[in-house]
Amino acid sequence: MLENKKVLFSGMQPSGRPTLGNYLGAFKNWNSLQEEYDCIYCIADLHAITVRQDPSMLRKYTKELLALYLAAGLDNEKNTIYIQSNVSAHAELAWILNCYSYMGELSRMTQFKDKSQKQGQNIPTGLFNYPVLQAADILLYQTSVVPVGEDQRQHLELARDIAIRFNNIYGDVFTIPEMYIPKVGAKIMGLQNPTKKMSKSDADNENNVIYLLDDLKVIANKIKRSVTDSDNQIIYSDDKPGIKNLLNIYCAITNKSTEQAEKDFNGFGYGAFKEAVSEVVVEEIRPIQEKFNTILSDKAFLENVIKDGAKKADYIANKTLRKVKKKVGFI
Ligand code: ATP
Ligand code: LTN
Repeated sequence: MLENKKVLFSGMQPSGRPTLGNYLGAFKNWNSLQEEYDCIYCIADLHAITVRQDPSMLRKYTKELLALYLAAGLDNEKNTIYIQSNVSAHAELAWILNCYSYMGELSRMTQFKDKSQKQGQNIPTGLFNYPVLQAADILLYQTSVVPVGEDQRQHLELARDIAIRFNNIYGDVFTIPEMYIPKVGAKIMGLQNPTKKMSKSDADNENNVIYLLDDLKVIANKIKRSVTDSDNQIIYSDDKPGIKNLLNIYCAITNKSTEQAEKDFNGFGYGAFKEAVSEVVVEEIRPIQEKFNTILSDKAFLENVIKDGAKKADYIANKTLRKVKKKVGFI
């Protein structure tokens, strides 16, 4: 680890099959920021169990997510890649920070409101405390920057508030993290319901979500069948959520501005436009899938990455945890 680089931290839950939204909102930027920062990427399995998970599926998704991190280009030699539950400091700091966060601020979290609605009468308290664990993740590593999608903005603000509150009482214990939200691709919407975010735990409609490990032909078909409108004009507008979403996907992959994309597609019908979008998506995902399959089948390599990552993360995290324990008065 180079001492002079600032720390970048991010994570993803192994709560299902990763989506194009996860890729464009998170992975892709993690990748492009790798050289500039000292990067730590976590697989947030402690977060995943805030809603019920089948143990064998959780294990499967955890390994797949690790292989996908690597296939998407994250370098396990240069960076720290690890599984959250392998580092006990996360659970310990989360408990401590629970004593420095307020019911009021946690009640305002929109993700909690959305997810708790699906839980019926018995809402797990872990779902309520979820953002405190996320704050612990970030603060343990003295993180400067956290690249995430738009849906995480509120959680990041809370992590900052908790850090500032703690530092105000005990001195400079935590680095105050900044968030990094990409200009394009931070909120990819569902293909069938383009007014709601594409989400990996949305199992209701297969065609609404592009999974990164979907067969490439299936991906092209899902894009072709995506919901648009009937005026056949390719314009980037809130009145045309389906077309706007496809333009966002196209621009996030090609790095073009939306104005440029509108010009490129001037005179195109929706059929030809969808064809062009599916082509860039498929070509972006193809090499990732190829690497993914090779990496996933190399069990010994993955085990080494897991062990190595846990050791590196544990060392850094415990430095901060020791400091925190001392500050609050633990012997
Ligand atoms: P879940 O449905 O289980 O809550 P999720 O698909 O929302 O999962 P997370 O693991 O919570 O995914 O998020 C991982 C990262 O992907 C976060 O940085 C999040 O902001 C980003 N992300 C998730 N969905 C989208 C999306 N539709 N568009 C852009 N970024 C997204
Ligand atoms: N809650 C995050 C995943 C996550 C995370 C983090 C992101 C867990 N810990 C720390 C950034 C920093 C989500 O994206 N749903």
